[in-house]
Amino acid sequence: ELEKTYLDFMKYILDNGVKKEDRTGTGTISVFGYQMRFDLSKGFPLFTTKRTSFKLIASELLWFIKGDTNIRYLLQHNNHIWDEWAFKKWVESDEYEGPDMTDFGLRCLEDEEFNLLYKKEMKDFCDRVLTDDEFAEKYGDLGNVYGKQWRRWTDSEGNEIDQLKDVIDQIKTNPDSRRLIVNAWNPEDVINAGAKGSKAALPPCHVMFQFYVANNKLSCQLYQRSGDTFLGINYNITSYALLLYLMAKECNLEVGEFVHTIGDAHIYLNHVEQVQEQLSRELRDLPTLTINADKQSIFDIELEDLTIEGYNPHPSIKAPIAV
Ligand code: DHF
Ligand code: TMP
Repeated sequence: ELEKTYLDFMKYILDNGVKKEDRTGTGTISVFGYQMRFDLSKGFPLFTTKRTSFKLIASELLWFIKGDTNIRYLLQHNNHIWDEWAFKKWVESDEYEGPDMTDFGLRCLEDEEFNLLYKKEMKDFCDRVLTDDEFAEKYGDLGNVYGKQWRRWTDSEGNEIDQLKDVIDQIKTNPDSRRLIVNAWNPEDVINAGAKGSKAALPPCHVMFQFYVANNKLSCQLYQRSGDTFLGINYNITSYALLLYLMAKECNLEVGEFVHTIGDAHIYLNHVEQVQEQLSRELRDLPTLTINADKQSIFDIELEDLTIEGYNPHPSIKAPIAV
């Protein structure tokens, strides 16, 4: 039933969306404004109609929670979901002297020869981020993205604000508060984001989330400004469901609902066939998530503390990501 909510959403976009050009030059079918509710007492939303790696989602979330913004940690966990955005910064820098990588995202779809060249440059880049400290510090870092804003937001006097820790303290001491918010959208950092010399590689897509406590249950609502429905939103749902489990444990509460609210929800034109394939598949039972009972604090959780059981999905469905 949780998964059907997501599949209905994709179907809704196909049926009601309008054609809309976008920053990446790919083209989309898009709707504006949609809300999904996931009652987490009914299961853990790691979807079964397409195999999805829990490890990638969990290591990305733990990376945010650590306050880390450097892809080195992700690479150490064999997680390559952020490579393109660090790579972009590198190939646009003055220090890069390799073959021209302008518009690599679109070009590697059209030109097999270029694709091979790109793959090699990307592999060299990842190896260098893993092994060369100085290089990693400069080019592995995505700038002021989620980890920074959640844990080390810098105020006008240069002091750091730990929004995640503060919201946990508030949930524990003042659960009726209507101000239980973590905000990743920092207007100063968002100006020119992604452009050369900018402070963030990509402006946050999952912009702001709010907690709510009632009947001893913790709920969370996310506002996502922009969502890649086939590749991104499913990750975002699983990620925030995991965050909610970890927060509930930390605060000694039961898990309630995850509410997902989105602005521009789109299906890229080169994902339509894949979406139709996914919609044709039959739902299977959702898996269960277990968290190491010895660890109470969200800040102590490591990948090994999280176990998914009973996950028996349909095969993965590949699709190109728009950069
Ligand atoms: N840009 C776009 N256009 N869409 C996104 O979803 C997106 N997500 C970002 C950064 N920029 C983005 C961060 N999250 C993948 C999933 C989530 C994600 C980044 C990438 C992804 O490529 N998933 C594939 C392959 C994963 C793998 O095995 O490496 C998938 O099939 O799930
Ligand atoms: P935009 O900044 O032009 O909106 O492009 C960002 C793209 O990445 C857009 O397709 C949404 C997608 N995205 C997600 O769906 N989820 C995410 O978590 C991230 C980081 C990006």
